[in-house]
Amino acid sequence: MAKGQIVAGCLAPHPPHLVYADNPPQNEAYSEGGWETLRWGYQRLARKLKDIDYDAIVIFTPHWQTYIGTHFLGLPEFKSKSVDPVFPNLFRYNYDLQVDVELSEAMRDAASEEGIITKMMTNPDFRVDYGTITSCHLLNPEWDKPIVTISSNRNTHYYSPEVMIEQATALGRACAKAIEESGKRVVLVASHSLSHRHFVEEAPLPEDMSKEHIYNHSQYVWDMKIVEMMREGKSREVIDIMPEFTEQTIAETEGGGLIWMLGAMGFPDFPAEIYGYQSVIGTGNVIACWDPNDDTREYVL
Ligand code: 2X7
Ligand code: FE2
Repeated sequence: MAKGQIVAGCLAPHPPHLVYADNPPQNEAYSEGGWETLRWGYQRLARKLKDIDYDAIVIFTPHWQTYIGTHFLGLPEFKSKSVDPVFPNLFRYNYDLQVDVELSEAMRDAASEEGIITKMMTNPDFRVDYGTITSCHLLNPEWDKPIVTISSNRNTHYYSPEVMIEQATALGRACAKAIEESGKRVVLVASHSLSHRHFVEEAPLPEDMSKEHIYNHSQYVWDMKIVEMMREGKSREVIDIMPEFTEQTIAETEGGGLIWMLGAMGFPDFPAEIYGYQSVIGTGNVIACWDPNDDTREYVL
């Protein structure tokens, strides 16, 4: 059997506003559009993924928060309605998704061997979080690939950002080993924004783009610093400054998704493809892809 491999790693922010703005049949809310820079960037990345041969998407989300261990989806199908608790007006999404349980269990076993506390989620009534649904919908609107969701253990809050980085790196290493042994070709997804200070009052019309802007200039400068380092292939340096970045911008990197993904990919030193940056309710969001294949990696933006 050929060795499995990670064929792409995506940083895929999940503001539910982007699904709302797209008006897919699965979502109950209706919009007049909005946030095109991000949505068009996602469409371009989704087209790229269509040209890659892969078996499954593995996604790490900060909106499935677990305090005792890291949890993995553990049933072949989850079907329900995912509702954003803060924006139920925008996101009530009917999903019916398939899980690659074999890969999920293999990653869980490998994580256990690394000393990480783990658990399989086998409650059929479990509601999959809106981070998973939003990022997966925008990267693969056809939902024609099985997924695995990995929860975000609250290491940053329970211990410290440094402990979180160690744990997320170990988890990434374990997932990479399991993927290699599985023989499968896998797309990894870190589902989160960058800077995360946000407005506390919603505009009367949420998609009114005349009201959308970054929360403040220092958040923007921080985000641009991180994006620049991604472009330059400085993924290790991104991790090194992450505790400070996370603290100063209340960034969603606190969940560990990006560290997990870059760790699984061996901290790539090739440039990330950048597909778009835009603010959503003041938060900073970049869509980026690390393509390990020198022949298909592009300079996108
Ligand atoms: O979860 C989110 C997010 N990360 C960013 C923006 C808006 C809403 O929800
Ligand atoms: Fe979020």
